[in-house]
Amino acid sequence: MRRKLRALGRLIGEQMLNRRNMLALGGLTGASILLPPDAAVAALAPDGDPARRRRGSRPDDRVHVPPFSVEMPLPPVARPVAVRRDADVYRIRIRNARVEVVPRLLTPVMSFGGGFVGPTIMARTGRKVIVKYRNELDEPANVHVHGLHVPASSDGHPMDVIQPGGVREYVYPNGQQGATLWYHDHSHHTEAQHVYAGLHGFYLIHDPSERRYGLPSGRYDVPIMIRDALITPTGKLAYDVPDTRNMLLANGRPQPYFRVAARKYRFRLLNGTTHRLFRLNLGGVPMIQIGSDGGLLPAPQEMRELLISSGERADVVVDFGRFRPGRRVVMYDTSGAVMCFDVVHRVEDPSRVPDELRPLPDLPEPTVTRDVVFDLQLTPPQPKYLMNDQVFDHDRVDFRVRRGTTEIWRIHNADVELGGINHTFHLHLEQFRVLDRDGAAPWPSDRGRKDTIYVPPGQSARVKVRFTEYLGKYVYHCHFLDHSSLGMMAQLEVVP
Ligand SMILES: [Cu+2]
Repeated sequence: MRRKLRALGRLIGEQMLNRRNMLALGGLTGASILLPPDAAVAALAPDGDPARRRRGSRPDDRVHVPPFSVEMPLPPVARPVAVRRDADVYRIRIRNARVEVVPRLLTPVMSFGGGFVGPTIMARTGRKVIVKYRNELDEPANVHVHGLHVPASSDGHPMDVIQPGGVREYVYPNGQQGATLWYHDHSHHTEAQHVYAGLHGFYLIHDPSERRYGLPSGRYDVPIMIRDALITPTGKLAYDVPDTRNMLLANGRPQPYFRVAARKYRFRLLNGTTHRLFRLNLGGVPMIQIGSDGGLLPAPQEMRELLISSGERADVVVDFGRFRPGRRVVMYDTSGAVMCFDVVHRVEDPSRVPDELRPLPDLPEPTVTRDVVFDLQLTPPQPKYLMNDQVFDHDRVDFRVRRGTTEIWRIHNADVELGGINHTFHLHLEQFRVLDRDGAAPWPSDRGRKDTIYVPPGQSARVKVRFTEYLGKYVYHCHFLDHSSLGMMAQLEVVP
């Protein structure tokens, strides 16, 4: 620990701290100061050597794969073990696995069901899903469905974990509209390592009433999880400074290609990183955004660039219909190519994108206003990851919310020093609407029902949210999991 702090002191004292360093610092502290000495971490550290981990990996510690040389897989679709009159029942094992991320190299990962991206759970609006998880890891884990409106007992609260060898049943009512959600580990202090190690998958709610829009569906409706990784030449997935995670993965493969027909596709894009912003574009080819975190937008919007931070989703329609077979369309982030789409053949396309989609219902007048402030303090002896001046404490209720109330939350990122530190805000239980950013209009990426937003250093966003139906304790936190795992998280309780 002392050596860690000295390393931190060196970073602060001897270098000009720009934003890149600060990001690295956030990751360095995440990787070093609070890492419990457990098997998972040992497995994830490059060659198990803490000194090397502390220094960060050198460029020759990484493997490189030629872009567009592997095919993007689709995550398997989970199959129910029972279809009851009232619910679909699934069984998923949480276990260690070895998967091929880089060709001809096996990478140890933590997994839902054995793959690097967990099986996609296909839910339907109004129909219950029950998932029975068995934790076969040798440490606690749990499961949170990000964006789901769910009783507290099934939300995967960070302190509500499945012990090794334990079995846990989560019950999901799916009372909400169609949406691209995802499930991931949320066990306190270990969520960042666990999600980075592979405890993530899609949870898609299909809403039969949305069929009338005629959007691309079936095999033309494709979930794509985008994330980063640092893989060593021996195949280890190194949990390291976020800045060194140089490899971009789509559905678990590095910069893959995906064969498409010359027609419209719906892509459900998820930023599955623990600590990164993506600015995505298709090299000038338009993306028609039709949905965000909580489901369809009121109307489609044409985007040339998509900004999605850790945990956020964007549903887009891309029309390859104007391209001839042989054409390649590349998806770029500002850091490089993410993947490509290769147009391979022509096909009939009965799908469409109507001018109007799903209207947003009005919310009642807000009666309560609250402030949430992100503040990472680098003061000795140890950096503090604070929300409203406090580190997460599960014995403390930070906000007591009356059920049925509509509230305004002002989210502020106070970390402007030393170049600034980015944060993202995620609220469990409810979708919110972004009202404004520092008094100005919300960004295009803020449209629709949101559960996660990026808040840049020194900036604020106001969101409006109504708490309905369920009582109990839920968390809200920075969705850079390297921050929340160190305490940048707080707790609300919904009371009658
Ligand atoms: Cu943060």
